[in-house]
Amino acid sequence: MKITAADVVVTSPGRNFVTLRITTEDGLTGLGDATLNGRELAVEAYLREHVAPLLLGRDAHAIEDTWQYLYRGAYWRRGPVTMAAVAAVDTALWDIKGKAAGMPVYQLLGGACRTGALAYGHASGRDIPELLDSVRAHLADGFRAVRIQSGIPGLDSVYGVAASAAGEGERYDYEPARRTRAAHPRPTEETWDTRAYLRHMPTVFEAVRHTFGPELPLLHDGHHRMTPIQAARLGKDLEPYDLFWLEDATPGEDQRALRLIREHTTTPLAIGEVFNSVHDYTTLLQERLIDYVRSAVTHTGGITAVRKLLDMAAVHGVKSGMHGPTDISPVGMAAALHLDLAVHNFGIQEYMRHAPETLEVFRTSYRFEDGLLHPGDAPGLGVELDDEAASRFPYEPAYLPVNRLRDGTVHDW
Ligand code: GCO
Ligand code: MG
Repeated sequence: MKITAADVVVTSPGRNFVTLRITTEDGLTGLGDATLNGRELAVEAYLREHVAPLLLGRDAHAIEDTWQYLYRGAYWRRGPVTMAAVAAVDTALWDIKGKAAGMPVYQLLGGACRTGALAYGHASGRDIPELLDSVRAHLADGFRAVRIQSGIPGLDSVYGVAASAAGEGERYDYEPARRTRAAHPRPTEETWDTRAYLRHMPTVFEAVRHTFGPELPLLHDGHHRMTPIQAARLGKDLEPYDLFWLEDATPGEDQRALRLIREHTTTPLAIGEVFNSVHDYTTLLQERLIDYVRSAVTHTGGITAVRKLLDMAAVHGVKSGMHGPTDISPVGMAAALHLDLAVHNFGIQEYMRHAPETLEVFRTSYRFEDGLLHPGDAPGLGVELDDEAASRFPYEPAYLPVNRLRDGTVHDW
């Protein structure tokens, strides 16, 4: 089954998305997500200029061979741009294979291990009362697990805290990458103070546990901002509140940092949303320095590569906890859900609802019921792209914020 076209669609229905559509000689189409938040056009150009021409005439069924051809064949391996491009091709080919077989992708991956994937939502508040309201709103929406992010006294804006509270509007999920039509767009800048954060977070978890009791799984994202010894302290301070995980406590590129944190705390650790290859995890898995793998299908080479990564994690007793904010498109989210259902070592799935405009462009068949996500049973991934709707939302440049310490030093955001 020959590939006859590979087109890249860039659209901005609420936020920017890059999607690859592969078409075969018998008219089947497959979609792959290639969205790299704030650097979208680099992946678009990589796909359009360097990958699409190589796909024409190839066998759409040869998924593993095409993966190796693009990965090894480029000579320059890994990196977020390359791996998002490879991921989009791989995901689109799984979509096509599912449609050709008349089966949802999770069936091709071995079939369902569970009835649905436990999802966590993003509760947040500028202060503790607003955060507690946000947790209540998530529970009312059906979530059975929540991530807790809070404003910090003395800091104007903090990662993961929604600009408006639950109840003030439809959307209470934070959106850090602000789009702009300015002629020379620049990222916004935030101010950060790790000591203020370390002092405040235990009081936040104390209030949440006190209000909602011991059962509710609570997660927290440190967003790469701590040194290993600061992260070790936070992990210890939060032990009484029994976290499901502490995520991205330190910047991801230093795997040894996790060793130091692990020596000091029993708080479970998750990392990997900025990783793009199994090789970013080798020390972490072999030494069991983490409990959850955060990679997204979109940024880590697609379904083929993430399946291998999760199988390697399983050997070391580590579970999945795939990245799923709104900058993972509905196509990327669907790909994650098929894996979530099919792998034995599933842990949890991050889930932020997409904006209504996004869902006008991407018609999904996945569902969220009683706190669990299910990819649906449509053949392939179960997502279709509406070109007419996509053309109504042209690309707008957007950047993630830059963080600075109080003295102006650039810090990890
Ligand atoms: C998460 C992530 C996101 C990232 C975003 C950057 O845990 O969901 O940290 O919120 O900040 O994906 O584009
Ligand atoms: Mg994160």
